[in-house]
Amino acid sequence: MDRVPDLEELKQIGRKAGLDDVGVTGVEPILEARQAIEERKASGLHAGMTFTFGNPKRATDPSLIFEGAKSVVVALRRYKPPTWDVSETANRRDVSPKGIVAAYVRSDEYGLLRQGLEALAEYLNAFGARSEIVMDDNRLADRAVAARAGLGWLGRNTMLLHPKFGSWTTIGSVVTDLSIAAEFDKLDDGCGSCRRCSDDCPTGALDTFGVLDANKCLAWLLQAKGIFPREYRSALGDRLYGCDDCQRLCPINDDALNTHDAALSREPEVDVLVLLNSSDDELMKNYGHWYIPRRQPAYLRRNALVVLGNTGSPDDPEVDRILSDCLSSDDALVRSHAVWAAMRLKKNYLVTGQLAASLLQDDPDGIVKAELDEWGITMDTNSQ
Ligand code: B12
Repeated sequence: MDRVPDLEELKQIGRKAGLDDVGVTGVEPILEARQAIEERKASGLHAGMTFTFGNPKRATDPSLIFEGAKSVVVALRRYKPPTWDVSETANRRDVSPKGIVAAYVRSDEYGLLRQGLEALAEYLNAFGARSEIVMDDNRLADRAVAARAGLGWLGRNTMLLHPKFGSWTTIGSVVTDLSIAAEFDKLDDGCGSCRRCSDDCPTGALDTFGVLDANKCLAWLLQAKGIFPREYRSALGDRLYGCDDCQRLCPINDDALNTHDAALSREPEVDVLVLLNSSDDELMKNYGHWYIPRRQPAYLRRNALVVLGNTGSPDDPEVDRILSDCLSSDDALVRSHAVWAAMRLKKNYLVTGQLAASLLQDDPDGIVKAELDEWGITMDTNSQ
């Protein structure tokens, strides 16, 4: 009989290529996932995001990846969780302010995941298969397909929780036109009555089991367009990119097997004064691999200014210098967040002093004016 692809062999190949677990499922639509995406959309909990929300039907029907697709080989790759308590640095104003970067971007995790998936695709292609790699992409809901492939359960925090590895994983798939037999025991919910992620989420974004309100999720707000919502600026603390709280606090992750030491190629934290001192080109060179709204460096400055307001030292002259620079930025988004940071650091004189007159110039959406109004600052427009 002809040799056929085998799940055990796929797992072994995956392991050699840096993947931690591999499962297989069919290409039938995942209707529960479609319903979940549509419900979030209908109730506005998706906060205008596109991703899988753009086309829920496509994102939950792997057979649409290409005509003739028959199986989805789904893989997980672990990454290193953060090693310190976020609050350790968040409340210190005596050190140069640091912005914390979520663990999954501290190394090139998606590059490493892709390498593993390429090894699986190569194995499948040796059988004459057509295969296509899909990961972190609008075409497929990764967690839903992984759950159906038996790689974990979908937790209260919406993360895919693997029984051995917890949630510090990235997920990707190889869709193929081969039929691959898969047998596994469906995993039951392992969260039980635990509510830690819901109770401790800094903004209350996870009140209902398995439902994330993206309007409140700091990870999303850091990536969303427009002003950073005022009501969540203090809660942002020192998070500069992503938020790991619902994973850090999860007891399943306490018991998870230690990760293999992925080489950390990027800094876990960013000096926000250095960031705010950088040119557009430097910012895109250093952080261009992040998801930045409209690819506009002003959004990096917006986020850094909120972190600066939360964690900067009011006595540091460098903080004053950088705030003054940002208050005279050409970009109203930067100026309005600089007003917030200065006022939060009780630097009223920076806002109402010499720079005041230029603050309101070129404020097409009125965001600088709105920020000043929030602080009860009125400008003497005659002095402009
Ligand atoms: C949009 C998106 C976000 C958004 C919204 C997240 C969300 N919870 O919806 C934002 C920007 C907030 C975000 C944040 C993060 N994300 Co994200 N994100 C995505 C993306 C692109 C789509 C997710 C999605 O479809 N959301 C829609 C909602 C409705 O989905 P959901 O809440 O997960 O619900 C699913 C299940 O409930 C399932 N379902 C419901 N009922 C049933 C029943 C059955 C039987 C089954 C099988 C399934 C099922 O269907 C739903 C749709 O998949 C995926 C990549 C991808 N293409 O899938 C990555 C992804 C989910 N993100 C990931 C990561 C790592 C993160 C962060 C940890 C990053 C960070 N540190 O900041 C945070 C975690 C926050 C959180 N708790 O989700 C990983 C998750 C890995 C894992 N182990 O779970 C993914 C899979 C990327 C990847 N390929 O590795 N993310």
